[in-house]
Amino acid sequence: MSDIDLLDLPLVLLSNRGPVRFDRDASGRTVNRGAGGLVSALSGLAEHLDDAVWVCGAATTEDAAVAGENDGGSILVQTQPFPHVADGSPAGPSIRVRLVVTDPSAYADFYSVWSNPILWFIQHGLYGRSLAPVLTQAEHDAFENGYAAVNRAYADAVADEVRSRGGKALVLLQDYHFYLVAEHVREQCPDVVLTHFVHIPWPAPDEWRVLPADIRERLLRGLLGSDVVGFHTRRYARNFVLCAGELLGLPINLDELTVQVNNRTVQARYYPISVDPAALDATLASEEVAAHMAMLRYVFLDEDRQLVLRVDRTDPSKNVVRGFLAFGTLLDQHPELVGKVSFLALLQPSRTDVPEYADYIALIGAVVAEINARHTKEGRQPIDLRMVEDFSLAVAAYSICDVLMVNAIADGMNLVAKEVAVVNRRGGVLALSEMAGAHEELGEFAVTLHPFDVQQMADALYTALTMPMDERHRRLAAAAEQVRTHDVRRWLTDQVADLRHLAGFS
Ligand code: GDG
Repeated sequence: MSDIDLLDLPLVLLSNRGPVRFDRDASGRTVNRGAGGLVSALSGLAEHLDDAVWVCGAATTEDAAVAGENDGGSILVQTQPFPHVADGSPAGPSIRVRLVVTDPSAYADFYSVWSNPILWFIQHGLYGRSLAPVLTQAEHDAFENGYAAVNRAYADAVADEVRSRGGKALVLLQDYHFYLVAEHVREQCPDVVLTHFVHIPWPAPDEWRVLPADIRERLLRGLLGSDVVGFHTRRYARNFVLCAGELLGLPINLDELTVQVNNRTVQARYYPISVDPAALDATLASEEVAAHMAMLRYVFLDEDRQLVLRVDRTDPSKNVVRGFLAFGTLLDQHPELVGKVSFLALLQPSRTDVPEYADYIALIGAVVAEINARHTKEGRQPIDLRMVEDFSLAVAAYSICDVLMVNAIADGMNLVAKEVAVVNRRGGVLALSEMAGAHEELGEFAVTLHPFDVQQMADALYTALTMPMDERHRRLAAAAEQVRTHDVRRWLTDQVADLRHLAGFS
């Protein structure tokens, strides 16, 4: 990422999860890479800038100890190789990190009450509304003492880093945990260039009316403290501008996607996030993936058999239960496929401390048991459900599947679909929800799924499984080309180019 020329301004990044994680084992304090695609994308940027700092939450006990030893200030952390033992000054590529420690009960209200489930559920349209959400005084208190308080603490840390760089910096804020931060930072540091990227869908104004007026207005005004609010798709950016007009009564321009607030113009922009194809190619070429691939071929693909795959967190937004119902319907209606088609589901347990998520995992298990009981043939169960965190296993499965199912109720982008497009070597067909952001780019090469229509999804799976091989390969090659030419580097450089323009550098 060294070619990203960054406005000649220092950079301050903020995200909930950071680029490194400290732990402790028998060898001492260890440093490992933080999880997730966002971390990889932004680490590449921060590692190559002389004056960059990444502000993030202390996620482990050892993170908190490191923060305490440094009086809450930033520290330089070596990033290669991962993992390593932290024993002195960095002797290689490094990244400056500031770990923010907040009161555990405030953090729980911020994270497990407001960020997930309330904001996540509203933005993915997951509330049925007849019985949920129920907002009591406890939720109001959790907003004030949790979400708002933690946002203020992170904003203070960001502002502190900006001030220590002369009061002028480029600030990149990430995601739905921090909607109130931009406004606080701007109050303290009026000369910053602020951008906030929202990684999840932004729904239309009426969806936000689930929240009381004072809270939804504070969230919107907080975000409008930014210069640019970034989304994955034009639809989300448009919805955001509509919210500013309808819920705050501010002047908006829907063609230019701008909002006028406090004598400033805030721009809504869309930058579809993507993957790092070179990194995926390298993972695919590894011995670990080769071993997984051999195992998967042996288990699922002997004698003309076919494999449907899904790889998701156990998040209700991913629509795992209806996906299995559709697969069960497919087998009911096409008995010739029983014993010939398997469904491998690699699910990563997610947010299990949130009751809605724990209930969802239980429901997944029950639905799978029922379908397997109905369709087991010659000792072979049609669905293989694995609750695992194993990225190399996922990549191996990506490369050999016949169909990837992504049937999300709503999904900001969905990186799994893009990863499969790059990695699959079997003419794999993307069966892709029209509600995933990735559908805007990949829909024309995919079989489209309607996430609520189980019959339609069963029919679409049948279409995918019976598609002629040359058509399958043609579509896959086109999807791979789209992703390779629109990779994660482009996601970043497009944002930086817009910011340069905004800040008057070009
Ligand atoms: C949010 C938005 C948006 C898979 N198995 C393992 C593993 N993975 C990786 C995948 C992929 C990532 O996890 C999941 O990314 P998604 O984009 O599919 O979904 P979310 O987690 O919901 O991400 C989403 C994204 O943010 C970026 O803006 O696209 O819409 O919801 O990269 O390969 N990772 C590890 N172990 C596994 O077993 N560590």
